[in-house]
Amino acid sequence: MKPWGIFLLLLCLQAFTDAVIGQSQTCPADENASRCDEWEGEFFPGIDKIKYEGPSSKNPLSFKWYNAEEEILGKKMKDWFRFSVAFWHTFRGTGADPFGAPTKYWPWEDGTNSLQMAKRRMRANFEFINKLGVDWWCFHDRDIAPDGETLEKANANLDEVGKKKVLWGTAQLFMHPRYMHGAATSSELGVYAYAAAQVKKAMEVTHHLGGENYVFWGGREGYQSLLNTDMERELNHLARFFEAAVAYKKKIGFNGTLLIEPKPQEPTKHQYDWDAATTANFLRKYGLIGEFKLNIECNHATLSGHSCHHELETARINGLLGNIDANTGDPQVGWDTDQFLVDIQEATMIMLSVIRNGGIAPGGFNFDAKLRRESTDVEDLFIAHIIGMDTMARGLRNAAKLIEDGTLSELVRKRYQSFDTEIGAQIEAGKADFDFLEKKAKEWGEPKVASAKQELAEMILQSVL
Ligand code: XUL
Ligand code: CO
Repeated sequence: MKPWGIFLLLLCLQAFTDAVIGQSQTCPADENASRCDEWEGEFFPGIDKIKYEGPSSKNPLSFKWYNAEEEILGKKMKDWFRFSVAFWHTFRGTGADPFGAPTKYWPWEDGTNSLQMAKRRMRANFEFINKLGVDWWCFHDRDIAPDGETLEKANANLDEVGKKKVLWGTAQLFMHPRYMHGAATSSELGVYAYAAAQVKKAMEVTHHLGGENYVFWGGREGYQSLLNTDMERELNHLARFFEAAVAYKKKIGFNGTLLIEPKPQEPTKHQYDWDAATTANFLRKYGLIGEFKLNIECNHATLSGHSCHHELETARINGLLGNIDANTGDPQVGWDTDQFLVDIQEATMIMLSVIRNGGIAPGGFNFDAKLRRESTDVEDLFIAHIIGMDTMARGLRNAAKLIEDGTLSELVRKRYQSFDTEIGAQIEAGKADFDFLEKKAKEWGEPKVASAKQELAEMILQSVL
């Protein structure tokens, strides 16, 4: 057959497939970028909007526990969670690790980092979010703008894609070599200024997209060795940087919450925002406590030697619970594996804090979680988010049962009932000095100490799982 004959045959074949199965469905990896840009088909063909089908469903592409419109304790499930997709993991994650090359080749990627590719990827993001039934997404400036381009150049792209809500935006201040000593805590003044300019722009973009929060994760704000580090000076610089961010937020009329995301280490040996308590102390010391809240990430909590529940409660009782980066680590692996959280008991404890806090809006649950390197199908992106959402939904249902049942809170109330007395009230009001207490101790003799009932508490928790 002559070459044009082959060409005609191919054209006929294409027309035939288009007629039978509709438009060619994905944007192939080797596709010409401009044609892909015009293409309006689906990125996730064959995957419909994910529906709630109830716990007996065996359909992996359905919710078994998350029922967006269902009310739990007077609030719709979707409003308790305000679920968000992390653009960097879901659309920029490649599966590469320190030992191996990327494993994921999504069909819409063309192997370039062009502006067209950024736009196409963003369309994939919005189709994904729509089909998942999620309203929010989170981004790093450097993940949505092509490498080597300025944010200004990427803004036109952002203007086109502002249909879905941004839960939070952030500046990526850890990848580029200029940030090797930190950003706001760098020993180099020029780096401090560059980081300020980057945050300024990222905050503007977040504001422009209607973002409800802005996150500071101090990836390299810490140290490797105290021998060459002036820790006090670096912390002072960090505080000045945050003060300037607060001032700029007010200047541009951005009403979103500023959030700090604690993490103890990785990539630095010791990061300044070690955990919720350390960060709260920092904010208090520098008079910034009213200006910031915390974004608690569960995997960061376990890295700092705490449970996620501990970190949430620490944030909550300090009035600082702002957002949750919903993920988990692996109990046998000591680093930030950013896995989807699938532990129902942990989810129940998390939701106890969230309910006690009356919800976390304008924050939400951002899936700062990625597929395992070995999970390489497009549908795995959906399955991972579905199980993440279902786990949290089970947690909410269980926590609501615990609260409605009241047995656990009664156990806690009883544990402290000796303070529900006149003298207890005096102590709690700060009106019992040591002389008075010594008099009472002598009068009462050896105190009777009751059981803490931990196993009973665990039994009560298990009864709702
Ligand atoms: C890193 C981490 C970040 C922040 C945003 O451990 O959690 O992805 O959430 O920079
Ligand atoms: Co995070």
